[in-house]
Amino acid sequence: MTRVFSGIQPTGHLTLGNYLGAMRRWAEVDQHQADSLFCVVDLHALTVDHDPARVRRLSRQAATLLLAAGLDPELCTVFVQSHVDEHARLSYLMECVATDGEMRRMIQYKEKAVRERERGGSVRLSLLTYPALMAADILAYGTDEVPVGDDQTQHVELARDLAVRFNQRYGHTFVVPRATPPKVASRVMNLQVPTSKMGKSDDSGQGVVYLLDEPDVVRKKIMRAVTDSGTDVVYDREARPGVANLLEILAACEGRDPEGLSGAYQSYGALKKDTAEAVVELLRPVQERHKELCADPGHVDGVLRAGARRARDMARPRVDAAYRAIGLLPAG
Ligand code: AQP
Repeated sequence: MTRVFSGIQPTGHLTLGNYLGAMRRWAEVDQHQADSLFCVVDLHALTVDHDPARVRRLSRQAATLLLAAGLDPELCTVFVQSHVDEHARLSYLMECVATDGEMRRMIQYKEKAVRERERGGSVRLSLLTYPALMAADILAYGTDEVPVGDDQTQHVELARDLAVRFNQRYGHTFVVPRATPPKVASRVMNLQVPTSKMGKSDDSGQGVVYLLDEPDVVRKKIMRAVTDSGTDVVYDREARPGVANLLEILAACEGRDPEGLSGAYQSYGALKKDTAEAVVELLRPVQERHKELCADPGHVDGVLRAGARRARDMARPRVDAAYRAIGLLPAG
C-alpha cells in the first residue's frame, strides 16, 4: 500500500491555503487510499522567532483542526512531530548528507531570511537546515507520496536527492518519495497581494482567510479582495492574478475548472459574492466540528498519544538502520 506523509506548521492560524492545498485532500482522498501519516510539525515552528506559549497553543489548535477537517484516527495516524524522537535523530544524518549550497538555494529559506531581518531579528541556523528536518520527516516513514502545495515541492525534491545519495553511498535504506501537489489551488494567493502566497504568518491577515474566521469576516475579506484593472472576468494567472485567484478558490470549493467558470461571470462583484459564499459553506462543517472537539480536549490528547506511539513504531527500525548504515556503533 502506498505510504503518504505530510505535515503542517504551527506558525500561525491555519488558512484557506492550507485547507485547499493540503488538508482537504488528506481527509477526502489520502487517508482512504493510502497508509497515511499527518503531523503537526512543531519543531519547524522553532526556526523563526516565536513565543513558546503561542506555539504550544497553535500546535493543539492545528491538531484539532486536522481532526475537524475530517482526518479519522481509525484511518490514518495523526501526531505531533516533537513527540517522536526519530525526526530529530534522522535530521542530523540528513545534515551529514546534504550540502551547504543545497540548503542556501531553497526559496523558502531566502524569503523567510529576508522577512526575519526586516522584522529586526536574526536568522536562526535551523531556518537554513529546515529542509534536512523535513527530509527526515518524510524519509523516516518510507514515504512514497507527499501531498503538499506548490510552495513545498522544492523541499520534497531535496528529500528525494538526499534519499538517493544516502542509498548510493551507504546502501539501500530509504524509499525515494515524490511530491503530489493538487491540480487546482496548489497555490492559493493572498487576497490583498495576489502575487504572494496566502501564508499563515502574514503580518496584517487582511488578505488571508483563516479556517476559524467568522462567516462575516470571510465575506468581508473576499469582497475586499484586490482585483485587476480590467472589468471582464478572464482566467489569466499572469495578467490577472487577483481574478485568477478568486476563480481558483471558487473552482476548488465547487470541484470545477477555473477557466470554465470564468465564462459564467460578467462582473467582479458577482464572482466575489459567489466565492465568499462558497468559502463560508466550505468552512462551516470544519468550524462546527472544531467547536465540538474543543469541548473534549481529552479526546484530542488521546488521539495524539496513540498517533505518536504508532508513528514511533513505524519510524524507529528505519532510523536505526540508517544509523548503522552510516557507520555508527549500535547501542547494544
Ligand atoms: N497558499 C497556499 N496554497 C496552497 N497550499 C498551501 N499550503 C500552505 N499555504 C498554501 C500547503 O499547506 C501545507 C502546510 O503548510 P505549511 O504549514 O508547511 O506552510 P505555510 O502555511 O506556508 O506556513 P508557514 O511557512 O509557516 O507560513 P508562511 O508561508 O506564511 O510563513 C503544505 O502542504 C503547504 O504546501
